[in-house]
Amino acid sequence: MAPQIYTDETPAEVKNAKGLHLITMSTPNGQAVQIMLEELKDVYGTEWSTTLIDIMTNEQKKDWFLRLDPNGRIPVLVDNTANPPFAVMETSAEMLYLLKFADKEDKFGFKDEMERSQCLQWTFFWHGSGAPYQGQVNHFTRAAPEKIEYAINRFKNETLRVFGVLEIQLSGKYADGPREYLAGKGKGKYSVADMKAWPWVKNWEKSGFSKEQMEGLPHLLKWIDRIAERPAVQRGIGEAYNLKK
Ligand SMILES: N[C@@H](CCC(=O)N[C@@H](CS)C(=O)NCC(=O)O)C(=O)O
Repeated sequence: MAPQIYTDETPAEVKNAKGLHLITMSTPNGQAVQIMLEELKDVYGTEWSTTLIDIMTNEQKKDWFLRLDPNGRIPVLVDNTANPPFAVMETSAEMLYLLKFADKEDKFGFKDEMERSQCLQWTFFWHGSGAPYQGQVNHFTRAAPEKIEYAINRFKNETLRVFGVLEIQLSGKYADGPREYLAGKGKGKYSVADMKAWPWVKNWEKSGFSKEQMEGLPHLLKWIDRIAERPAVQRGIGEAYNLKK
């Protein structure tokens, strides 16, 4: 028998949710999946419900949450249409789950295997080589009790370097000219790969990077603005996801 993913402590809105349910907070990781769901809504009318938690209260370390995601971090996607209900942890895995089950036409993915591979490459790149470093920048510049110059410089330099990797891809410097999105033939197509990186990169100023440091990344800056115009993106980072105090 499959293990139960819910206990008596699981909030009723999570276990009684009718279909897809997202447990999130509007951080860059949370926003990636929030945006994907909002995009799916615009194309397919996809429905889901949301539980907002405050990670500062450590709700994500409680047993009911760890049963869904032993890593104890948001966001988590649960699918109550599955039998038994199924939980998905890790932003990129959640987006790929949605791509498989909620994006039948591959609007945000690719049918062509080479393009699909490219989409995975850039999604994994940001998941493994971008988010963890920019996360450390935010920690050491904003949350750490003492300012440790070595740590700040190390993580800022690495984050700037990975911003530069995105710039290389978007500039088409080693390929066939500028592109609009990270994956796909020609100028590329807006996909999960962009949704994964964008919520982080758009925060470059909050992460303490200067205009001068970003000047060398013109294609990246244009990519940030291009994606920011999408209505689903605006909703995905918008007020509906703010915790009501
Ligand atoms: N690799 C994870 C990272 C998730 C993550 O770091 N979430 C942060 C918020 S952005 C969190 O829940 N922090 C609270 C904690 O560490 O307890 C993913 O991509 O889902």
